Amino acid sequence: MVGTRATPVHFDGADNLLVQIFGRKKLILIPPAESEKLYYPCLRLGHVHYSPVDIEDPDFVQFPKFKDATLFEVTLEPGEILFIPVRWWHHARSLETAISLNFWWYSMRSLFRMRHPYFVFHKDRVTKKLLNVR
Ligand SMILES: O=C(O)CCC(=O)C(=O)O
Repeated sequence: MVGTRATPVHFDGADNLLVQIFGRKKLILIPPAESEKLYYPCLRLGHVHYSPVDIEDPDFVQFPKFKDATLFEVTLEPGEILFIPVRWWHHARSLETAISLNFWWYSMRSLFRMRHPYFVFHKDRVTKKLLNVR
């Protein structure tokens, strides 16, 4: 990602290393156990792994549970790397022009922890395929 914009709060379906190359980036992370406070799943959003809550300017009337969410905040400096585990919610805001690189990778652990509605529904079939069981 290049630029100064923000990426709304969402989670990834894989483990993720976020490498800060240039400029600073502020990340807010929220544990998967708090997904309900982010109104997950929100099926009216195009992507189910995004939250309808604007965590920089939250509407507590519409989303009162978000008041109780646990937020971890970190600012990445150039040369720093952040590990974002699968399913952890994260919001990113570049504090100036910034360049980052991502490395995402899938593992059995990340696929199981992801608990995407598709994966939950097809868990047995996907597991058999991954384990090469007939
Ligand atoms: O760098 C960004 O703005 C987005 C980072 C992000 O969402 C991610 O690493 O998954």
